Amino acid sequence: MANWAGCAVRREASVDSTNRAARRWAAQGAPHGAAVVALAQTAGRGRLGRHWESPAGAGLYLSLVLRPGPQSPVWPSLTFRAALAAADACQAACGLRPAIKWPNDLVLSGRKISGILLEREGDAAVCGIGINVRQRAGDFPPELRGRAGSLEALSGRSVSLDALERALLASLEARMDAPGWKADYTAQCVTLGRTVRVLAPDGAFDGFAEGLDDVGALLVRDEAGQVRRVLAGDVSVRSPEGYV
Ligand code: BT5
Repeated sequence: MANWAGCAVRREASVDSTNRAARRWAAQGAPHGAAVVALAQTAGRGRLGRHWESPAGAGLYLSLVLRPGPQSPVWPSLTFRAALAAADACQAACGLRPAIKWPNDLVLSGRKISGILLEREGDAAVCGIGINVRQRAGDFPPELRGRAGSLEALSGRSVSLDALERALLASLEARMDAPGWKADYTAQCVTLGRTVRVLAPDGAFDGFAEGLDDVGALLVRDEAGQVRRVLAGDVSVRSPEGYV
């Protein structure tokens, strides 16, 4: 059971984006642990202005307001802690543990089942998590078919949205309050120890993902043997089918 995570919850049948709603609330003083949960999003968002498919009742769409304090050392690790928490909740709900693709994707059987969007609002952070729960393969738009999946379709178990939400709030609280994140994240991150293609804002390059530094930047040895620190951008992992 969570103590502070979900201390206040706003439930919506439909919102533009739970992250936007939580940012509006944070700007008006929402406390640490306030959460917005919606059954559907009309403009669910990914990183870099991308879209998050959010059909009604098919997934969990939750955003948590965090106020770690301006000097807290926890800031750079919020996304990584949230990814671990989402993986914990998925495992509790369906029995399968997703892998983490750096920095913020959860993957089961090679399909993306969850994403995390961390945003700042004044001195608060808003941590948005989307988890696909009920979609069948054909429910996804054509460009996501074969790349996206849901907990029920991949586990064959029925998953309660309420139970998943409770598990997620409890795991978010535990992961945010934990002394560390790096050892667990490193153990679960499929990007590490692999050949990757980095699509960085300043161009693409191939390399070997050797590890993470203390703020979670990906350390990639490029083909010239130089280790490059990747802070943002997209990283695809080399698999037998190419880069995915
Ligand atoms: C993410 O972005 O993965 C972050 C997604 C965060 C969504 C949550 S839902 C609650 C809260 N409120 C919001 O408005 N957002 C957060 P990114 O790494 O940029 O990935 C986005 C890409 O994932 C898209 O461009 C698609 O290719 C793919 N995608 C979109 N919807 C998907 C879905 N439902 N399942 C799997 N992949 C999806």
